[in-house]
Amino acid sequence: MENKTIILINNRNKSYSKTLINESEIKYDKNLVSLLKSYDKSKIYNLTHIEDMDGMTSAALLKHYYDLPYENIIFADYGELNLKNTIADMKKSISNGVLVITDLSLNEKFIPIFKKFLRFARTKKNKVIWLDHHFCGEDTINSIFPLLDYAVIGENRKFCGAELVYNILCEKSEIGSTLAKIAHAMDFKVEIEEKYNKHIKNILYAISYLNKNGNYKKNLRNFIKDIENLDFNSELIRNAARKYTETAKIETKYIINNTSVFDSNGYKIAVGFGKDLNSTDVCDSIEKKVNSDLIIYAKSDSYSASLRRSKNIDINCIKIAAKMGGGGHPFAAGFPIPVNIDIATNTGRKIFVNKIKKVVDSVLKNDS
Ligand SMILES: [Mn+2]
Repeated sequence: MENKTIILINNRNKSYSKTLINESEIKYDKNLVSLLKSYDKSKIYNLTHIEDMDGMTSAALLKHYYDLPYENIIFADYGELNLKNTIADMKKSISNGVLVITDLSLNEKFIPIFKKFLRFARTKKNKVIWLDHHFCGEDTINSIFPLLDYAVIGENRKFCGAELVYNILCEKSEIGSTLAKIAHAMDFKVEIEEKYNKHIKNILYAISYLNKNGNYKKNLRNFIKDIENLDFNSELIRNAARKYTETAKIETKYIINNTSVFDSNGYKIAVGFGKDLNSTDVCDSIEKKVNSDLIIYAKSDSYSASLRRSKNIDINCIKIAAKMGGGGHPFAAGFPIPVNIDIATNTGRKIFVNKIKKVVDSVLKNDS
């Protein structure tokens, strides 16, 4: 059921229209670029995904091409509290500007929060542009997109979030295309030239470390500065990656020891619990240990869970995540953990496993 098309919504002329277009039809939008350029750079804001290189690169591209102040780059993840705080913060500053939301998927659970925020942003005379490549349900689109001025949204198998920013909002350049290429390689997990490939693990680990430790806003803005200069081997990145690796070793062992396994419609499902680490790395480690087809990694710091399927396994992670109020891609998705389940306790973990088992059972039953 993978979507081959993306959805473009254009509300710039006050008329809300929704168009289905092919991925290959995504191109440089002159009108949108001149709209952005008509604003003072201090009035351009970016709300981007905190957790991966795609979100960071989206911000770096906007910084590079539109030179917005670093303080105008704001980070969000899918934790309910983080999102509420981030939005409360933004409300203080944005008016008469343009907000570009990048690589942030719309989870059903957060629609009310976003709706309220977008209405506020509009009353403060801001334009809102949303560029994302995650799957998005029809209901979500219909309820939120009339509040946007321009959006490209929906499962996109060709371009990641940063590539949407590059293709739609940026004139072609060496720096821009390099950044877009690296984000693509990391998001779609494909190899690139060795001169970049050799930095990918460090970049991945650095982001995982920086967004959870110290002054994360300041650190991530410095990270963005480094990648905008194509300095993927900066001191900041190397140090953060090293610190991440040190703690991750011990923590991954803990997670593997706190993994439950169950069977669902002939598939082996693993559910691991522990602190926030790099999701793909942790899920790979769990899979190696228990040989599972689907891995669910419940993270105690952000109270969110990540889903990854094993290679060659045709389970659609979106369907499971959606039933838990989340979203993502068929091969990788995520959802918020219900706050009334205390996953720090054994009882809470059992409740969570039972709940997720019911969801997985029903999704896989309907698919088989
Ligand atoms: Mn992405």
